[in-house]
Amino acid sequence: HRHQGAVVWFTGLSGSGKSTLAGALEQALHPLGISTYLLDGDNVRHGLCQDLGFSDEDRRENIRRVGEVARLMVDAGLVVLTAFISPHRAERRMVRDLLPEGRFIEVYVDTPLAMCEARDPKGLYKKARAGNLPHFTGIDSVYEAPQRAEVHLDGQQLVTHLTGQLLDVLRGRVII
Ligand code: GGZ
Repeated sequence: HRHQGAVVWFTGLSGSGKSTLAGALEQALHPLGISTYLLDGDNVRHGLCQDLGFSDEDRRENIRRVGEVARLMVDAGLVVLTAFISPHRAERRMVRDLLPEGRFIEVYVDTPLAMCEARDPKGLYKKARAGNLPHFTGIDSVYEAPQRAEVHLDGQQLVTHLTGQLLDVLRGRVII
C-alpha cells in the first residue's frame, strides 16, 4: 500500500540501544512493504559529516545535515529511521520544524547512564572515564532528555517488546 514518508528520530545516550532498535524496527517494516532508510553514525559520520567532531557546534551541524537529508528522503516517501545521540533539545526541535506536521516521531531511548556504561560495547565510556575521550556525552558533555517525545521507551526492556511498542505507535499515527 502507499504511505507518506516520516522520520522516526531515535535519541539517547551512547549505548542506549538506538541503533539496535532502529535496525529491529526496519526489519519489522520491510515485510509490511514499507520502504525505509536507516541513517546513523556509521553511514553519516564517515561520509557526509566526516569533517565534524563532537564539539557542541559540530554536533549541531551533524544533526542539521542529517535533518536536511531526512527531509529529502521523506519527500521521496521513505520512512527514515535515524539513530544519533542528538543531545540538544534545540537541534531536535530544528529537525522537527523542517518536517510536515506529524511526520517527526521523536523516540527517547531512556537507558540509565549506569546501564549504558555497564554495556560499553566499544569501551568508549572506559576511555572517557580515564580522560582519554573528551566531551563524551553523559560524562563531560550534556544530554538533554526529551520532555515531550512522541515515544518514551524503557531501554532496559527487550528489543522485541520495544519494537512492538514502536509499531503500535506508527499504526496509531497512521505512519504505516
Ligand atoms: C559521544 C562519541 C564521542 C563523544 C565518539 N561523545 O556508541 P557509539 O560511539 O557507536 O555512538 C557514539 C557516536 C555518537 O555520534 P552521533 O553522531 O550520534 O553524536 S551526535 O548526535 O551528538 O552528533 C559513540 C561515538 O560516536 N563517539 N566520540 N565524544 N559519542
